[in-house]
Amino acid sequence: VRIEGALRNALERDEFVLHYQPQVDLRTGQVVGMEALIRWRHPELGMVPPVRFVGVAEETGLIVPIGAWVMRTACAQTKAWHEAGLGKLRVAVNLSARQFGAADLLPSIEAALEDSGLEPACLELELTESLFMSDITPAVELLHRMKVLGIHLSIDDFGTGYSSLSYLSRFPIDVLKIDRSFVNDITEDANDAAIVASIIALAHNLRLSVIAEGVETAEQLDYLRRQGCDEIQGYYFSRPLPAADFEQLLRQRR
Ligand code: G
Ligand code: G
Ligand code: MN
Ligand code: NA
Repeated sequence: VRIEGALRNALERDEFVLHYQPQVDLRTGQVVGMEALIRWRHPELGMVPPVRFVGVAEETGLIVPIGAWVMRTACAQTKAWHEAGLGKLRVAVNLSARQFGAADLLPSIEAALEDSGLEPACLELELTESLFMSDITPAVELLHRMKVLGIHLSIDDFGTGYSSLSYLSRFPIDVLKIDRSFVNDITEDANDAAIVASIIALAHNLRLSVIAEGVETAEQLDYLRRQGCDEIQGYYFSRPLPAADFEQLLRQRR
């Protein structure tokens, strides 16, 4: 209850910030993009982690205006980094299933792109498999309209849901994000290593690109590289960073 009340005021009080975690191309070693991750700085509760408020925001519907803020902020920040000459970065934004129920999802994406001037190809929306097994499974048509805009679609936490794989051929997906629970044990658990190798092969056979999340060690990175994984994201390279620190990381690498 306390969280819910405070959450209602958080947007107008400007208490949210985005952190950005780099995504690195394994062939070039370049930072090619970042995932935007919301953080809530409450004046009394301090930093409230997403696990404590994203669920509440979904249940109350507050995720819709909050999600629109995330989209606008991520697009504007990415465009600013483009203009600062820091590379043609792409930004990935998480979407909750609940946001698909809202009539204004597509208009709010279009507005964020238009207001920021960000090229649509530099915006990626992360969907979870749960979306494809819920009542509000978006019409194939809605995802196709997003594709027509030119944005990219990825499946987050891939492999952790219970859905069938049939959606991979029915929906216009561009990227699979291998869940960190599989990546975590690839150097110790032969089954997880086999699963990760298979997901990479599956993605490539479907002409999708594949990114491994939660990469924490050089050994994991080596394995992923040998299997032909396209990109990595994880603490090995960097934690999610406030915008100023992310920008500094970009500048140091150029
Ligand atoms: O960054 P962190 O590991 O604390 O994120 C925890 C969870 O919160 C992740 O599952 C992530 O997908 C979710 N999350 C982070 N930012 C957003 C956001 O902007 N929108 C939605 N819907 N979920 C988010
Ligand atoms: O569910 P989603 O994939 O959107 O959430 C990403 C979450 O994973 C964020 O909360 C982020 O902080 C976290 N994360 C990112 N890299 C690592 C990592 O290398 N190890 C662990 N344990 N968590 C990570
Ligand atoms: Mn994500
Ligand atoms: Na994930």
